[in-house]
Amino acid sequence: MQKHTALIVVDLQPDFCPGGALAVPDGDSIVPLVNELGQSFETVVLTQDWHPAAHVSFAANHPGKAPFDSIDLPYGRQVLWPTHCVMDSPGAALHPGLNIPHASLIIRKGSHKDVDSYSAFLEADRATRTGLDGYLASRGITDLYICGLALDFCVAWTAEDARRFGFAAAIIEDAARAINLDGSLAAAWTGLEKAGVRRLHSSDIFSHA
Ligand code: VGL
Ligand code: ZN
Repeated sequence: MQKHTALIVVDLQPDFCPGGALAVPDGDSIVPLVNELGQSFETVVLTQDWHPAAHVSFAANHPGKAPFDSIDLPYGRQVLWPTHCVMDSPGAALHPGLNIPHASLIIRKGSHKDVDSYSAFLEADRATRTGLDGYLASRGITDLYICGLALDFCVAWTAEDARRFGFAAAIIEDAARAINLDGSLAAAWTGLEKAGVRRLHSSDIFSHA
């Protein structure tokens, strides 16, 4: 791909793969394709969901609540998740099969105890930045290709925020997998389309590489 493009690989971590704490169906099946895509991009950014054990998004930290319940927090509605991606735990590592040695930045998100962060750009308070926009802009990147887990949460939020920060954004659909909680996948695609995020297949990348 051209110099002004980057691949963003979202949350390809054991906890989001079968056997993990918040397994995305078939999540690990994208690893070989993601590795192949990585070879088509000079700039690759990886993200890791990275929470303290006391994180506000964990159902276990809200007595009487169960995973997949929702609650209202100062910044809005929050789904409560099973405890996942606790910082420095094996489930929070990068997937051991991920092989993109030239990836130049790893963004860890969700590390503030009281705020979740599906997006790799902006935390759920919609105000705290991770710094990713500045990194990409300072390297002259204008076009983002996004893949990983979960398509309907962290991939979608990252893609929508990419548009918000002025980047062209596309999701590589066959290199992503969804949780699909209560229609979240269909809702995500509606929002993505409205935001001007393109929906691509990996073959579209390889034919231009
Ligand atoms: C994610 C739910 C909670 C994701 C992260 O990576 O999509 N989903 N934390
Ligand atoms: Zn999380």
